[in-house]
Amino acid sequence: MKNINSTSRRNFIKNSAGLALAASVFPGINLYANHKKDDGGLGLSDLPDYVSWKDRPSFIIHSDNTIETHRSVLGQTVITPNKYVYVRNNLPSMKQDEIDYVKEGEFKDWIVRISGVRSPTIFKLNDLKKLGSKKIVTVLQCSGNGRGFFGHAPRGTQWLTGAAACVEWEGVPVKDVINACGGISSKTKFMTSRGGETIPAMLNPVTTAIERSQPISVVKHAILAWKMNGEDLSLAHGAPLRLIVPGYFGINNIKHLARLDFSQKESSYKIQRDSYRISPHGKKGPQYPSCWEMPVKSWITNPYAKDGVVPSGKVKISGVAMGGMHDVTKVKVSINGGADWETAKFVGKDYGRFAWRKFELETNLKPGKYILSSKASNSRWQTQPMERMENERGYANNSWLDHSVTINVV
Ligand SMILES: Nc1nc2c(c(=O)[nH]1)N[C@H]1C(S)=C(S)[C@@H](COP(=O)(O)O)O[C@H]1N2
Ligand SMILES: [Mo]
Repeated sequence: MKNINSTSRRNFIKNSAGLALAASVFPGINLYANHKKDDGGLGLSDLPDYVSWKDRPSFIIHSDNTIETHRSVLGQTVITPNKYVYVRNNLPSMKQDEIDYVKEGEFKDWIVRISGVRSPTIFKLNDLKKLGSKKIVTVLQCSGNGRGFFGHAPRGTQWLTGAAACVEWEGVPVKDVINACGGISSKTKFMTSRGGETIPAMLNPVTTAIERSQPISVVKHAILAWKMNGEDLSLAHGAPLRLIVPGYFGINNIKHLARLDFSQKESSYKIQRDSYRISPHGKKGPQYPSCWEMPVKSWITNPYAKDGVVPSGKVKISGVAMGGMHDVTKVKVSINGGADWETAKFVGKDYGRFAWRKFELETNLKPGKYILSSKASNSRWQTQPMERMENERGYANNSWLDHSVTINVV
């Protein structure tokens, strides 16, 4: 693959015959094959009650617990307003009365148990709030975002691009919570958090509860958040308190936080041991990498028409780009399936390394068929790969080819 020099740049702007070129650059790959797309359809039904306040037309409803944002909705603004943020619950969403039940207990408040520290403590939410607060903007993205592009139809929700959002959180740094509890042992290797969902008595918590561990290094940036984009956390997004682990996949951002533990071993709960493991086809188990750090990724959000038809002339190609654990530094855009690339410009505010950035490239398009692709790099010279990393459950897809958009310019 070459970068665009002055001669090929002219072709880039002028023609879509580059598609033939693209096909010769990537022999054996059908450039159109994987572009399953958000058909603009609305999915099954109405929004379930707990998220009835969201903007219905902006979502594809896969189920009551898996609600995806349409591709063209993200990237309208850098920060995703709450009413457009996707929802993913592994267990049915907590109900307000379950939260009230905790609040009506001994402590008269939502409580979080902190263990594995010198002085194990049960914090009331109100007391946590007094320890200090900070704001941080992060990309919240499900590990399975992009699963719908895998060829082997992995088990799970067929998310395309919309199990992701960029959100400003406000809460107390985990570091400050640890300090308030007298610190942790130097041997601590993991932080483990548990969601507050009530597990019915006939079910085994080990196989059902949401409990996740991350390497202890995450305490550098992690916060316990009570606000999302300036509003108190809603039920759907983890009221009244949620763990935020910047740079880590969605599943590590535990909603309705009830426990936080520091230990030498990671959790033995199923959702940590076996689930969310990036394993080869037909394999699973704790020996495979967990869905932790997110890789560099970008995708085009506009133009993105339901029927793929775009009027000719000046076209602004735009999208979102994230660097994973490091700042996103560059995005290149191709209009001919990856044969030629041109650097896009970042627009809008930079909210720091864990946020995504909006990018734009203006070009003139004559009638024809175009494959639009974007490819991001971060400050560690990690670049979005052309092909996804195949794995059984369809996690961590950051392939630029899979995320390409086919348009018909008329
Ligand atoms: N307690 C709890 N936390 C949870 C989950 C859950 O089901 N329960 N789902 C996880 C998953 S898989 C994702 S992708 C994100 C989704 O967050 P959102 O619903 O706020 O978008 O929350 C994570 N945290
Ligand atoms: Mo997820």
